[in-house]
Amino acid sequence: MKTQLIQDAIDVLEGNVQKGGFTIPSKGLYPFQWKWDSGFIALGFGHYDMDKALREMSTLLDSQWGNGFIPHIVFHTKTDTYFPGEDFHQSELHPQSSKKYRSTGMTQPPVLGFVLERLYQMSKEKAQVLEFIDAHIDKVYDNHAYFYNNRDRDRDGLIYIYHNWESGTDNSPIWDVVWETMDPPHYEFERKDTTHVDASQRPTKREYDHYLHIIEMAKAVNYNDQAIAEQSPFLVQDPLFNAMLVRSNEALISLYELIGRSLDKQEQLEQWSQKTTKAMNIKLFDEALGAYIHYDLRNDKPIAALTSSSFTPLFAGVPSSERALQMAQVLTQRFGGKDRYLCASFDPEDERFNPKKYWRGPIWINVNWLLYHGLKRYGMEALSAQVRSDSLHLIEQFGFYEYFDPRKINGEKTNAYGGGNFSWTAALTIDLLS
Ligand code: 9YW
Repeated sequence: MKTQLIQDAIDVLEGNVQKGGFTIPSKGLYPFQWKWDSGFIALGFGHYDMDKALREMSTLLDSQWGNGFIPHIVFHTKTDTYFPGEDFHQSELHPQSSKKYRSTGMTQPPVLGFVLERLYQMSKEKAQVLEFIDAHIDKVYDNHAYFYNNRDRDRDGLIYIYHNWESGTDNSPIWDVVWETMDPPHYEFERKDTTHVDASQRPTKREYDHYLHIIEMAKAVNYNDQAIAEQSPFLVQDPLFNAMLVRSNEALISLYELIGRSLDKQEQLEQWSQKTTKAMNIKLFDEALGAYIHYDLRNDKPIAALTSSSFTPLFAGVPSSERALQMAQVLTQRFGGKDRYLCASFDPEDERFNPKKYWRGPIWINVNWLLYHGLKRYGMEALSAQVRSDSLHLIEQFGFYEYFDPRKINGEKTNAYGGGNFSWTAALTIDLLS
């Protein structure tokens, strides 16, 4: 039997479906198709309309470039309600970019492998999903090959991102140290996001100057990966991004086994995973902080601060069980406690923590979903159940928002921010309740 919350979530998702077979993250604020959003959105559809889930995946995969790259935004529709749009990004500068769709020249965390696996697991018509997987899995594999061939600068298995928008955690305080090394021009442009959402909940104008400056640099070299690796002032190894890759590698191996082919690809995926896992454990684990951190590859130094991304390697089985216990303790003591819901996007004990501002503190449901499954993977039932119930509680209280205040103020008077009727919040509610 469907609960009211599931029905409400379905209504939100259906309201965000567009002609062209893709789903926008939120009306007004985000009018195109975003890469990792589409993955999470497909998981919601999969529970009640598998055709729509598969269509969401195929529309996104259809935007793939000749070199295996999958962009972070696909500009299916013409609209000037979002900045920076297609004319700013100019994906056609790259010789292998899609001839069918204009897009950005950046990517987002590689979630598609494990999304395909989960769609198969939840499906009632296994043959239909398997057929889809057989027809599309090589595109996801090619996307992973793109990362290992073009984004592993030191050949140690750690993939870099060259822009904060590639991390999915846009204005995290993590990037502040990178901004300090840059001094971009003060660009003239018209922000659109702040016409949809209160400016206090969004990145600053100066942060946008930094974001645009990196894109200008990438455009000047026609989005050539090697030149970007040499020139970008932003070059970071991100624990969430690499964890998603490891988990998706693992999923692709089991899916290739299931369809019974491509042993060579299975072996390659296994080698990639082992390499990335090892490197994450050597280079990205911070013993003193007790979790994974980001590494500033451009300036060759670790960025010693905790974010919700710090715990996502649990989702990929990256930490040893001892480390996982240590991480669970940090999560409970530093991010949790009786005064907070799990899990703030930035360390609540750091002075830069801001409970209302985007990725500088608020809770995001997609990361909570990763943590819920990650903790479960290590048998930490109570803590994973808490992440799940905190998420559902916030959604029930405030609706399907983009992000939520982690503070428990006077009992219930906490708040929800950003875009409303947000697709992945709705989609993952359906998944958490199913
Ligand atoms: C932007 C769509 C995207 C997410 C990102 C999130 C936000 C958009 O919204 O970025 O304009 O900066 O940070 O993770 O994919 O929901």
